[in-house]
Amino acid sequence: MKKTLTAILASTLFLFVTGCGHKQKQEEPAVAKTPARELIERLQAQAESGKILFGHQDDPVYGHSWKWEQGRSDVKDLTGHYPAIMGWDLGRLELGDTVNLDGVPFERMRREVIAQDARGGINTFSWHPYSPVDNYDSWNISDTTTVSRMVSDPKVNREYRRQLRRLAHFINGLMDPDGNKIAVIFRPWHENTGSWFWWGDKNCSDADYHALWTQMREEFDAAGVDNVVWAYSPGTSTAQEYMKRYPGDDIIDIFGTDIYHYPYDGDMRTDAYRRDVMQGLETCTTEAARRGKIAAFSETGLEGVVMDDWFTNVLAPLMKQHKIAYVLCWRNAHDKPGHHYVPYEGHPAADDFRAFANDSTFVFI
Ligand code: BMA
Repeated sequence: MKKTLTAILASTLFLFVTGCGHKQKQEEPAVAKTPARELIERLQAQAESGKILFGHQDDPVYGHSWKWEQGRSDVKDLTGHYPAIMGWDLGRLELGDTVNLDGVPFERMRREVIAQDARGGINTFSWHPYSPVDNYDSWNISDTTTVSRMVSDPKVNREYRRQLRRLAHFINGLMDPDGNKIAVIFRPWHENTGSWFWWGDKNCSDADYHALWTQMREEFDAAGVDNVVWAYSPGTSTAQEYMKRYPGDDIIDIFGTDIYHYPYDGDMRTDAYRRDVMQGLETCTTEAARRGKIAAFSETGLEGVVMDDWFTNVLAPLMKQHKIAYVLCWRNAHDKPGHHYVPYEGHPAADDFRAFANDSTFVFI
């Protein structure tokens, strides 16, 4: 499977060199060749290739029954390979903490980002921040003035911008051993069409949500960050809901969506998941194609993987119907036995996951 990724990279490079090299000798390229731009082009080629990068949150730092070991991964234990996409969460970095909200030390995260880059993989960051108004966590929605104060109350805004500079500093400092910046995907203010976060639909106005993004871009640009590919990822929604708070073509590179498979009251609700994913990814791919952007399935999973054939029979067939660059499954918590989204050795869905990883559509490294 490593060969697959190398082959894709080589053909992308070949197309680039043969397809546009000559023209570029005569004209200046229209867009500066930043690390972010290179990753955008790689992800665009990936989505076109029909092969989909497989991702897993916090994969190499802890798993269902272990934590902080080096070199281990529940995915690798089962398949012999790492996910091609590693997901990380920056929550608490804004506070100046040394570990994130799930206990992952940021220094370890930085080393793992470098290791993932060295093996040819890609890193994506989510952010479950603590509010600069009162330090409430992302899920505390009791104060619906949080976002408006963040973007317009001078004192709170100063603190928000300070938080942003901390994030920008961390991301800007991600470098390979040769001193080249490592381009990453950043996906803040996610699932905004739902109302479970303080930046969600019912908890702030469209204008204030928009200002969260524009101020973030201002601070990142001012800090000279040129290694972020920006992802927008509302939850389940129609195209109209999805686009209602779209931050704009000048801000967003990736059209993602976060959709989970939720059984309820004894009903697996697999058809509802299929319908939501078909609709969500149809929105992402259509809106992305219209603007020359990238589509991705930014978060998904069935908690506990309680269907033994979920990966080959539910996820894989859905993925094959869309031109997306990657799919990311959520984390395997080490301290909550039922909270995992990828099987582990001994799990009833382990063989099915191995079969999924052997399907040449999905890229592991
Ligand atoms: C949620 C759960 C939480 C976790 C948070 C941030 O979906 O997994 O346990 O703290 O994401 O990673």
